Amino acid sequence: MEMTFIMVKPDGVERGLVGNIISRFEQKGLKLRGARLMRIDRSLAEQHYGEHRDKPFFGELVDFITKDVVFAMVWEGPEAVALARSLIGKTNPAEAAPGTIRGDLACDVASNLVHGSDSVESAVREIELFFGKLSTNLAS
Ligand code: RTP
Ligand code: MG
Repeated sequence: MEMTFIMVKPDGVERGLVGNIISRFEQKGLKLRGARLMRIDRSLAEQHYGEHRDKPFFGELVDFITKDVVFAMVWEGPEAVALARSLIGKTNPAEAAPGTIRGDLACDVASNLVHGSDSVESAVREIELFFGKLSTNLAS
């Protein structure tokens, strides 16, 4: 079994889409192992999105993800990382297929509702980053 880190971004919480997004993961058959409503500080945001540090949109991305609360989750299942990325859809909602979260519910690349780990290694790193010691206590 594999675990992945999923986060409803501030736009998704603000728009009341947490339940809709959770439902899609549940309906797919993934299991919810941890969840946390939290505010991200700049340090955590910069670590989480560290791979994008040199990109032109980095400042805007950190501002966006820290502006209000997020809903952080851990989901488990066979190939959970790839399954979750396919449910989420492409980064740019204009390219995301209908039926995906971004394809159905978003229209702007900066406010694309949800984050999903892009590899098993990223998932391990991000779960530790957001759930810390709690990650050893995730429901099993
Ligand atoms: P995420 O990490 O949030 O799950 O998104 P992702 O893997 O689909 O995309 P990634 O390349 O990791 O980019 C992270 C987030 O940065 C914003 N972005 N803005 N203005 C732009 O051209 C641009 N490109 C990326 C998006 O909000 C993206 O989700
Ligand atoms: Mg990414």
